[in-house]
This record gives sequence, structure tokens and C-alpha cells, in this order.
Amino acid sequence: MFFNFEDINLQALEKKIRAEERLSFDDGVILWNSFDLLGVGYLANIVRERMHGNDTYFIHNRHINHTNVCVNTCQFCAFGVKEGDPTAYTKTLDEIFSDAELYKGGRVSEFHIVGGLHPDLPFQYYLDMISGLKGRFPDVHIQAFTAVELQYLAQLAKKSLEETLIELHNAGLGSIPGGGAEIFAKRVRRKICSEKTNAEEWLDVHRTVHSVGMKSNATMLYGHVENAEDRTDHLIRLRELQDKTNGFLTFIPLAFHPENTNLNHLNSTLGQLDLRALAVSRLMLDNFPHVKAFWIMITPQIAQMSLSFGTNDMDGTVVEEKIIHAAGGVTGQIFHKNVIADMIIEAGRMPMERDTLYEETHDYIV
Ligand code: V47
Repeated sequence: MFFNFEDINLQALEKKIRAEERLSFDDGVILWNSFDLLGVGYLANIVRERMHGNDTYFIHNRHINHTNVCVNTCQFCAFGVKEGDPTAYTKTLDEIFSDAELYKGGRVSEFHIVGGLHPDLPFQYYLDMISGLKGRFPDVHIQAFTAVELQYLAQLAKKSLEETLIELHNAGLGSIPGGGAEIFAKRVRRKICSEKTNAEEWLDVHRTVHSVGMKSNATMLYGHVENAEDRTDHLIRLRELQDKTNGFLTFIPLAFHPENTNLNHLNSTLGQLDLRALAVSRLMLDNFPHVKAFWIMITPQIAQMSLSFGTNDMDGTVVEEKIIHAAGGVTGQIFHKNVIADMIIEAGRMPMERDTLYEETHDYIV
């Protein structure tokens, strides 16, 4: 097929992409800076269709944010608060179980659990949360605790990360979400999350997760003080780890939401950058099976459009989302799965309901 690129630089990249050659750091920077967004999307779509054809995944999931109390203060975060803050909350285990119970019989296939680094909760709370959920919902996959939380839990447990992971896994933990990666570049991390797990530690947690046999996701927070070079570096560092472990399932670029954060002087991202982030990620992360458009972050409209800009996954039903909504998120928090399937069909793609590990659970016949 012939595409009339407005940016001549993209023509050379098309040759590489069609030949399945790996893109370099400089190629990445070209893609982030190109004025030809449709050209970038066209290239990402070549890879998307080569890997997945029209198949487009979504999941019946339920997010649970057990506490917003956090010992860290990240400049980009509007969710975390200190103990004693009037908006602070911590769910008891019974509250978590009864929240989860609401979905019994609804064929939910995944609980996605992340929260703040609480100063007082013991390691046993997390173990009991996982084993309690698993006991009540043996068929539901539990994807829980970002790399940052896992590092903190290992400190609480006074065990090595590996031992902590094995204990959580034995209690019922199935896989690890991709949060906490933000942007790996030191210069940026110092400005937006200086207290947090650093890049090497984040990567090391995921390396260990993969070594004990669990899969994980990866994210990148974009649209704040980072530049094209920082984003490219982030993607290449993830690609290098994936070359070694092959443990990542999905990459999710996360659009920064500034409201109620210490970076509220910045603007929200718009459709151009959101589509580009998804497309460039698809092109640079040639060894990641999936790129996900998290509709909560970028609106259902952009998520749907992105199905022609490299993505092959729409996340899922979600139900309750507190992190982005604390920071001015404007979308709803729940979509019925038929609505997601209809969005996928309208985009000319094939909806495939999946479980966390991308096994098909329900085939939509169009
Ligand atoms: O780690 C926090 C980000 C993450 C803001 O693995 C913000 O499938 C934008 O990681 N604006 C948590 N982003 C959410 C997350 C996630 C979401 C969906 C799917 C998966 C997955 C993972 O949200 C945090 C941080 O990077 N975040 N504050 C904000 N103001």
C-alpha cells in the first residue's frame, strides 16, 4: 500500500519497519518530533496489523484502590495524601471483600489493585487481602501492587523481594500492574518524584517478578516536564529488559492529568500527543505483545481512534478509578463490556474478551 508521507523522514522508517528492523534511539526521537502524525500512525498500524490483524482485546475487570494514604509525595499525584488528611481513607479487608462481592456472578475476570504506601498497615494486611480475595473468587486473576509498592512491602515483610513475591504469589497474586515507572530519566524523576523508587530499582523489581514466573505490565507517564529524548530512553530501557526476560505483557502510556497536583500549572495532554504516545510506543517496543489504550486517561474517543494508531487493547470495564479522577479525570469510571465491544466494532476491528494473560474468554461474533 502506498502512503503519501508529509514528513520525508518517515519514508526511511517505513522501510525499516516493513523489514522488521529494530528502531534506534534517533528513530524514536524522529517519531516523537515529526509533524506528520498521520504518517506516524500509519507506521504503527503496520506493526499492529502484522502482530494482531484486527483482533482487539478488552477485559472484564474491576479496579480496587485500597488506600490513598502514602508516605511519598510525588509532584504529579493528586491521589496520595498523608494520614490525618480529611480525604484520607483505608479500606478494611471486609470492605475490600464486599466491594469485590458486588461483582460475583458478573464474570469479572480480574481485580486490579493498587494503592498508596501506607505508613502503618502490616505486611499481613496485604497477604490477607490477596488470600481472602482468592479464597472468595478462585477464578478471578489478581493483578496487584506496582513495583514501588512491592519494594515497600518487602521492607515491611523484612524479607528479600524474591521471598516477598513468592509469598504473595502463593497467597494468590497472579501478576503485577505497570504503574510507578513514570519516566526513567534521572533529571525528570528528580523533579516529579524524587522520593520514589528509582529507574534501576523499578526495572529490577520487574526483572525479579519475571524470574519468579509472574508476568507484568509497564507504563510511562507522559505530558509533564519530560521531552522526546526522555520518552525514547524510557521505551528503550523497557525494550532491553524485555529482550532479557520476555515477562512483559502490555505497555500502557499514561497521560498526565495536572488538576490538584503540584504541577497544576501544566496543561493536560491533547489528542495529538495521546495518539502519538500510543503509536510511538507500538513502534519502539517491538518485543511487547500488546499496547493498551486506557480509555479512562485519554477518553473513549481517543482510545477508539488509537485502534488505527498502534493499539490492540482497550483495557476494560474498570468500575471504580480514583487515581486519575483525583487529578481531574473527566471520563466515567465504568463501561459495560458491550459498549467497549461496540466501540471496537465501530472502529472496524474485532472485539475479543480476554483474561489477564490474554487468553480469550468470550468471542464476539460480529
Ligand atoms: O503509577 C498518578 C499514574 C499510575 C497521575 O498495568 C497519574 O494494566 C496521570 O499504573 N495523571 C497508576 N497519571 C495507574 C496504572 C495503570 C493504569 C491502568 C492499567 C495499568 C496496567 C496500570 O497512574 C501511577 C502513575 O504513573 N498517575 N497520578 C496523574 N495525575
